[in-house]
Amino acid sequence: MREAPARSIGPGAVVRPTPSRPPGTVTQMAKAPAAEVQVGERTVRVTNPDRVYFPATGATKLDLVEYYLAVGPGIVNALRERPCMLHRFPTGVAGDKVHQKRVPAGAPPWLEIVRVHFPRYGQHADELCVTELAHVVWAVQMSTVEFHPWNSRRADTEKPDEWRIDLDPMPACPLATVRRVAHVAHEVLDELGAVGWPKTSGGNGLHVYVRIEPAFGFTDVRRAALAFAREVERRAPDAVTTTWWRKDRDPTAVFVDYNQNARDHTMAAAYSVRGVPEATVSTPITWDEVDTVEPGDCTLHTVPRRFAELGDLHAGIDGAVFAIDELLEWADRDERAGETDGGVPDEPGAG
Ligand SMILES: [Mn+2]
Repeated sequence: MREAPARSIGPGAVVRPTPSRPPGTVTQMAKAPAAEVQVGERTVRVTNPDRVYFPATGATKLDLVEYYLAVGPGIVNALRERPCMLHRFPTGVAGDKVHQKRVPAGAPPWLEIVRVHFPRYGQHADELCVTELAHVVWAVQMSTVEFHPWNSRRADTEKPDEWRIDLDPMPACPLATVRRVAHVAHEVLDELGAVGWPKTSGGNGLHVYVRIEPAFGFTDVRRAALAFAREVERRAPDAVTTTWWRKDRDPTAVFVDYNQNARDHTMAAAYSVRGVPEATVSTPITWDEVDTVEPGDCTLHTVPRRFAELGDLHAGIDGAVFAIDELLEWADRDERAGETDGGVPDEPGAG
């Protein structure tokens, strides 16, 4: 029997349909179609490759695999050495979503894991720890669409090395306001001497990541993020809110969500596809693109070409390390001045 030709989809990666059985052979239950994906030295069998995951575009599970292969160095750089929570959609994004922390028994021996702790619940979990692209493809085989890495790495999971600025537009906030607030954030970062790496969120917002020294715990990194958010609010009070209660927030403003830096909070990684019918992607952009990028145009279908042309716009993030000490001084000052902290979501007594 003739084997279907292998499709080449990028350096070191080949997708090869598994040969089907001759008609009339009744040796076992009919097998669902599968594809074998070669990623470097690893082979990952992808079951149900033709299952439509994104109804608005018809993109399949195999399309999702091919997307992640096309942005391979970018997604690996975004996840490298980080505990990673998986947002799985076993029947596609129109179906149920599973938030998976633990790597299941039966995972291949070449998978890397890292143990993280959840003191609030007195529990721990062995989470995926991506160090190579095959780990990402394994996760997609497990029906993962979104990758949500911690802001800390395996060497010390208790000390974040990534400060995450989440510009979250409230329901009636126009994109123009998000762009304006991004520029204000950029201005404050410049004054601090911090290098920020912007990306679309995959929804209507923007994210800016800053590499920091892993010198403080979650509590202090969150305090620093709150102090920064307040400064952005002071500079654009009509466009920014840091108000804790959603109902009290101006619906036309951007909420600077400092709580994304709280323990156990994770956001979609750079290059992560989002679990929405349109298959939008959280896409790294330059600061110059803040005013022109249309977040909805950045999708599983368009980002591979962009990546081929521009490479990974966040590739340099590890080389620009910021110390948050000055932000912690701002936090001290605000606390002395009686500014209140609404607390961390989901924690007893929060709010
Ligand atoms: Mn957000």
